[in-house]
Amino acid sequence: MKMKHIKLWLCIACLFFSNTMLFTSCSDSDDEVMDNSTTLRDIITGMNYGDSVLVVGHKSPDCDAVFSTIAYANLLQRLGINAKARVAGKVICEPRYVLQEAGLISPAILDNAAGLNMIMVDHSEFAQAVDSMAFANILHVVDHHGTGSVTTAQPLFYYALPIGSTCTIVASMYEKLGLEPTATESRLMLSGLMSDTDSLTSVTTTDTDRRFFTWLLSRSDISDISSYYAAMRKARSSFEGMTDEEILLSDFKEYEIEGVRLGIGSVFASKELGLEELCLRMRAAMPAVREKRGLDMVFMMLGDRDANVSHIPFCGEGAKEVAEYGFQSTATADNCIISTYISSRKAQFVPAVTQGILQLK
Ligand SMILES: [Mn+2]
Repeated sequence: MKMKHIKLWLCIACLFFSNTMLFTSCSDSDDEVMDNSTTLRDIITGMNYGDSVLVVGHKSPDCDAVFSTIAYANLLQRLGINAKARVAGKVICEPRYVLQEAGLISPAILDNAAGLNMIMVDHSEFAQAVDSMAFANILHVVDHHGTGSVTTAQPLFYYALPIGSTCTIVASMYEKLGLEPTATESRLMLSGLMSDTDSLTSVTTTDTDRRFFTWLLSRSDISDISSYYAAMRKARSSFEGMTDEEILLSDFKEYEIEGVRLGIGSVFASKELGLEELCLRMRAAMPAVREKRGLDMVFMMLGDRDANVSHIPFCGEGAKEVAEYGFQSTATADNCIISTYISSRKAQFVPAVTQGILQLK
């Protein structure tokens, strides 16, 4: 396992350093500078995609997953590859709002990937992927998370960067390849970038995200970005007509850490659904979800950004110890950790829970 990761990162490092070196060593020659963007193009177009390849993000599709999928499929089409966008589940809440505003309909749902040519974006965990992804022919992974459980028999194009959103990565590929995104593509990627970084405020935000925010905004047709983002946030926590279980699963990711199967859901409090009530309702819905999904533990990351508070209810054997150690805090009598606001599942929540699980062993 360790070896796999070392190899992977070496490949990624080589790809980037070879580009950088071409730039620095050959900047006096136009032809060779051009080689820099053609290298990436040649690598991508040089692979065998069969008749077609499907691009898909993770289950519980969020803005970053859906819009990096669409933007990346479009990018590949412009390179002459028959790529089609798919989603790993029904598109609801925030990404549905963004699609509506853009006048688009959702890509089709893919529920089984067995035997298909696939490109995974915004995830690298089989536990978060379309069913039977382990039996697909995975050609690319484009992601901004740590390396997950995905392994492939064939060589693959693995493009991972430690930045705020997969949409930022895809936008940077447009730029690198000299492709100009349309106003709609720019709007979609901008929406994914803002959603994942909470409009450039999350701890995962980098200077690269800030640069591409401006780059995409100037190409999009959004006139008032702050009211647009306010409407996105509102849509994110508008759960009208949804059951508590559907709310719990609206942004839910599964992991396997040290043999422990766990799920982490994230929901924001709103004026309509305050933190206290949200916590009460989610806690009641958690045991059934844990049971149905065959998970050992379930945690929820319930956030009220304006009040700078997060509530972390949990269930499952050992979950209390994991949460208390991970978040260095004592749980309340009704199985909840109260913490200062946590903005990132990836950068803050998962590392804390991982520490807790390691401690448990
Ligand atoms: Mn993402």
